[in-house]
Parts: sequence; structure tokens; C-alpha cells
Amino acid sequence: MRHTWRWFGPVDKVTVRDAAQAGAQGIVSALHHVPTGTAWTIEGIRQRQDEIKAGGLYWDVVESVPVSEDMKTQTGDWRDHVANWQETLRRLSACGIRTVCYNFMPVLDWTRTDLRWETGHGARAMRFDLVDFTAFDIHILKRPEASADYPEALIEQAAQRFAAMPDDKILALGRNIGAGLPGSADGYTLDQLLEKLRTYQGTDRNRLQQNLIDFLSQVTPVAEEIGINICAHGDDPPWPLLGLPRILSTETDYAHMLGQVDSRANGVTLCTGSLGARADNNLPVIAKRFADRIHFVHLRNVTRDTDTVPCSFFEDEHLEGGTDMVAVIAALLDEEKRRRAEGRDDHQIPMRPDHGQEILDDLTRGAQPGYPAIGRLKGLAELRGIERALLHPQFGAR
Ligand code: DNO
Repeated sequence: MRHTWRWFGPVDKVTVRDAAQAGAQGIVSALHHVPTGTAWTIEGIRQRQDEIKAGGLYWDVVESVPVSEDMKTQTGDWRDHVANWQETLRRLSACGIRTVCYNFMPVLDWTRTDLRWETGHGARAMRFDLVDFTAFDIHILKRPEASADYPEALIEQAAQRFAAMPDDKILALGRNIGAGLPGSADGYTLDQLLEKLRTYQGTDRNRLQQNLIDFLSQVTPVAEEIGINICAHGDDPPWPLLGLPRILSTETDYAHMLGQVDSRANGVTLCTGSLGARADNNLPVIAKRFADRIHFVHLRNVTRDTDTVPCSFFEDEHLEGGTDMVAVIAALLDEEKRRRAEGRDDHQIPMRPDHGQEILDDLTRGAQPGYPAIGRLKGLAELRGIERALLHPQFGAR
């Protein structure tokens, strides 16, 4: 695997040199300042490449070129936005970039209720708490249809939780959920969020799924022609939120999307942490089944409070949690071997240690939530250790 590291650009308090010292071989980045729906310029792409080179690494993967809400709902300026998305791919290819990640989650990107949840030994982890989330939906956002989406017992728990909720927690929930987490394309106030939700009134699960297929039918031929692999990141968490459908949450969802637009250029960002929040997603099985179409990997682990869907969970250490990381890495190494035997030039799959707990000096550095230096370094070190062991001629068979 190629060991990569997400860098949010010059604003990131963890530098490219830090990434190199942590053992990263390449960088994952995006032009976060470019408004969603517009094409990235060649100059902008080159500038980011130069910034990364100055730190001693190369820009391997784009995460993400955002897909606008207009594109997801096929309303407003969506046709222009698709043309701009295609143009961005062409310009990235002209600059030598071959892997582009995106997601198709309506309105909200990844979502957590707590960004600094204290674990037993004082580290900080990200957490999704279903009771807090329900309290947010019903009592803070006050989405009119919210109560219809939750079972009675949960509604009751959420009411009690909200009644005792301090003001700073109410504010934090609004910020964490509505305003978006690092890498999210757009952020909203509560009023804007309610308004955005209304734009999905005509877009149910089937419609959204079809819109994804339409989008892929338009961009995949361009990607194929210019030698780019695009790869869809799964829903995080992998179930509907705030009454919005989510359509890349399960193995079946991915099978549908890959089958409908059956080209290698149309692929998967395998995010073990996102999909792993559902007990019914078996990550080693998914990794094997879609191996040929996996172009980028996020390795991360979560521990679920329950095996229900939805559930509460927290981001555990990379080798803890519900996903058998050794089995996932073994499946990816098998796929790399297969590609090498076929002489494919994409035989090395880029992976990044996704997220990390805040530990040691992370606790005072103030990096982007989920993206501390030392917590990710630890994750990368552990994952590299597994890879090295699995590749060892005496002990691994790969
Ligand atoms: C969170 C990330 C997501 C991801 C996007 C991909 O840490 O995994 O923000 O970048 O969903 O488009």
C-alpha cells in the first residue's frame, strides 16, 4: 500500500514535514477554498502541488472534489456544476493526479456529536451519540417531522437528555452537526440547515440513487479517457440522517453503484470506519468483493455501543473496535499482488490512517478535529506494522 496522509493545506497545524516524519509517503489534499460547483484552476492545483513539494512529498490523492447539492438533487445549476466537475478532473489529470475521492451524502458530510470525547486514559476521541443526535434533531434544530423518525424510547431519552443539557453543549451540537467537520464542503446555521433539508423534499432514496448513477454516467467516461480513478466515499454514519436518504451505506449499495456504471474508473474509497459503524457491514468481505474497484482506502476503527442500526459509537484506536483490520489489510495486499501480476500501474493502493485520537502533545496543538499529528502517527505505525508482517516471506504468504 502507499501510505498517505491528509493535509488540509497551509492552514493545517500539522505540516507536510510532520507527515513525512510520521512515515507518510504521499499527501491527500483538496482546494477547500474553491466554492463548491466551480472548476479548480490549473494555477490553484499547481500551487497546492508546490506547497506539498516544499514539504518533501507529492500530492497523490484528491479528497475531495465536492459534489454540489444542486448536482445531488438535479436542480438549479446542476448541469454547469457537472461540466465544472468534469473540467476539474481534466485539469487534475493535466497536473498528473490520478485518484479523486468524492462523496454523495446529502447536505451533511461526516457527522459526530462529540469531537473530544474523553477515553479512559485521557485521550480524546470522536463520538456519535444517538441520544444527543436525536435531541439535536427534535429540540435544537426542531425539524418538524423529526419525531416520526425515531422510536418512542429514544424520543423519551432525548427529551430527558435535552432537559439537562448545558448551553455550551447545545451550541456545540449545532456547530458540530450543522457547521460541518473538517473537509466538509459547506456549513450551515440551524436556519440554513432547515432550509437545505426542505430542498430534498422531492428527493427520496430511489431518486438520490438514480441521481448518483446519472452523475457517474456523466463523469466516468471523462475519468476513463484521461486516466483518473474516481472513488466514492461511503456514508458516515451509514444510515439516513435528519430525514435525508443515504445511499452508500452498505455492501448492497456499493454493488448497485458499481454495477450500474461498470467501469474500473468508477470505484470505491473503502472507509472501514464509516462502513464499520454498522454491525451488518463485514469489512473484510466487502474489501474482497470490491477489491478490483478499490482505488483509495481509509483505515480506521469504531467501537459501537450496540449492534443496532442506527447506534452510538466512538472512534477507537486503529487496531481496536469492530473491524478486523488484519483481515482487511490482507485482502488489500492480495489485490495489490493480483494487480502487479497483471502489470497494472495502479497496483499500489493509496491508504491513509484515517483520523486518530488526540494523545500526548495533540491535546494542546489544536489541529483539525480528527486529524491530530501523534494520534495518526500511531495509527499509521500500527497499520504499517501489520502490512510488513503480512508481507514477510517467512511469516506471511503474500
Ligand atoms: C472525514 C472524511 C470525510 C471525507 C469525505 C469524502 O474525515 O473521511 O470528510 O473526506 O466524506 O468526500
